Amino acid sequence: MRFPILTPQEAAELFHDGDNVGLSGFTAPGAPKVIPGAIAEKAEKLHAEGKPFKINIFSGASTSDKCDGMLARANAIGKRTPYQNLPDLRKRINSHDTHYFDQHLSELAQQFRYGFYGDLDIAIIEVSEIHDDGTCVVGMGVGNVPTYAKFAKKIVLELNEKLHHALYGLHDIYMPKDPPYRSEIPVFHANDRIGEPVLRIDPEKIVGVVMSDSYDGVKAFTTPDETTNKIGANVCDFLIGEMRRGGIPSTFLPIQSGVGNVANAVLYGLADAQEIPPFAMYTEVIQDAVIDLMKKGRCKFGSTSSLTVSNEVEADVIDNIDFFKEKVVIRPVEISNNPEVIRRLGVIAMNTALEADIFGNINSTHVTGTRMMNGIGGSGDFARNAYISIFSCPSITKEGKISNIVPMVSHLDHSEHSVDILVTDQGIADLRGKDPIQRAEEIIKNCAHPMYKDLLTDYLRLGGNNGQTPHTLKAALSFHTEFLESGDMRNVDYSKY
Ligand code: 0RQ
Repeated sequence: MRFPILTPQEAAELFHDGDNVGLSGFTAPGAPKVIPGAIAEKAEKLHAEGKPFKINIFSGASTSDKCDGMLARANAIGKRTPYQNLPDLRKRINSHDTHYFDQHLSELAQQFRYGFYGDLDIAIIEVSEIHDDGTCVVGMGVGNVPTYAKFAKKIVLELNEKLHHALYGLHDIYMPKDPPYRSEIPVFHANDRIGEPVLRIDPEKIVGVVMSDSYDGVKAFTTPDETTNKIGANVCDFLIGEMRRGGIPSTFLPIQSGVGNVANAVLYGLADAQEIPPFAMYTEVIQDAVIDLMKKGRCKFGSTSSLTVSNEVEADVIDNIDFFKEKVVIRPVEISNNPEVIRRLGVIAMNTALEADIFGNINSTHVTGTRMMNGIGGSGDFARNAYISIFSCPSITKEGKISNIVPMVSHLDHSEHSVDILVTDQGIADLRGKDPIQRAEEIIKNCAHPMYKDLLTDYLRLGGNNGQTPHTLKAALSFHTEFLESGDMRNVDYSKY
């Protein structure tokens, strides 16, 4: 190999305070695994000497503890975008140590190309194969790597030996032309390939290679419980009913599924819904449940930006890589989440809410309106452009002290205009073609937990004839303020208003 082999510590010396750093990958897969830890150590040392050191991290989505986690604990992240999901980084964001801007995932690459966020000083790219001309095969996640590879002033690679040079043929690397030269993105079916299986990096930019040797370390999801199983079953009932009445073609449409425990349970529900024919996925993450669906023949193809699977499943995928190369394509996130393609394919989008309000607005990111949880991720890319946009969440949380159906969301990520169907463990609210009061009645009847139905109905009545969407502004956040005061939303008393 013509490129110098570096230790992680030598690589860390390439990073300077204030650098804009691009990372390969999408969620933990494909994200760097060894250099960020060495950068974190360097930051700690410099901080102990009283010297400033923070870098700005631009990724594809979340990363892993070996990356965001270690850097956050070292307080070494200045700016961060477009998505994260780790407790230590969440703390830094909510305490303002890290400036996080939560961004639709599909947009970041183009924004970078147009210089919205300045130059990219350096990129860290995980590869499973590298050749002397700079051609390489990336890891299990792609994210924004084509753009970061093209625009970074210098690049350091992590060559992951665990991936055994096995991944050639899994990726479809493609970068669209930017406006005003953009033409159509020629994905007409979930399994269309439009780019190359390799990433081409200018070899002159590669300053070194660090060896790594570990799987992506994705945490296995919690086994579905009674609540998440009911949500999964309700989503499947909706899809089957819709197919029977012709609202979804009998050949079915590609499915997108978000991340998290609820999304995973929905996918397990699809395994048993035999009336739904084998389907394709056009999504951004493929989780363990989808690999299972592929093996069972229920999912016939998956277009994604990463294989976000646990170590055990990742080893299985690598052992049976030829089977999965027929069934999976890993794309840049600006293609996996592209609004044009999502609208063209007629994707059925399934995303998760922290809370929904009675009029169908969704909060996916902020706990009680102030504390950042993860971020909007790709949920907006899909929900806004979907053929049918489904949101789901449990009806209650924390033993009923929190109702996930509230009078008004405490933070808005997806407005009523991007939500067709709301599903909880209680049932399904079909919001299509309904005005705000009809939507509220449907949501309270079908989705709210029985212990909150009366309170929500009281709130709706309180609004009386106050316009098309009858909010009572002084009481609109009463559930949240009550929770902050007494710790239980059930104590709301509308006689006070
Ligand atoms: O807290 O961890 O202390 O138990 O929130 O909730 O029910 O386990 O749900 O894992 O599916 O995550 C919206 C965060 C849901 C996720 C969200 C508490 C609850 C629990 C987690 P604990 P669950 P999930 C593409 C799609 C946005 C991004 C997205 C998400 C914890 O799905 O980040 O969709 N979505 N991307 O107890 C206070 C409430 C609460 C609450 C739940 N109303 N108030 N706490 N919790 N509701 C993917 C990508 O972009 C990569």
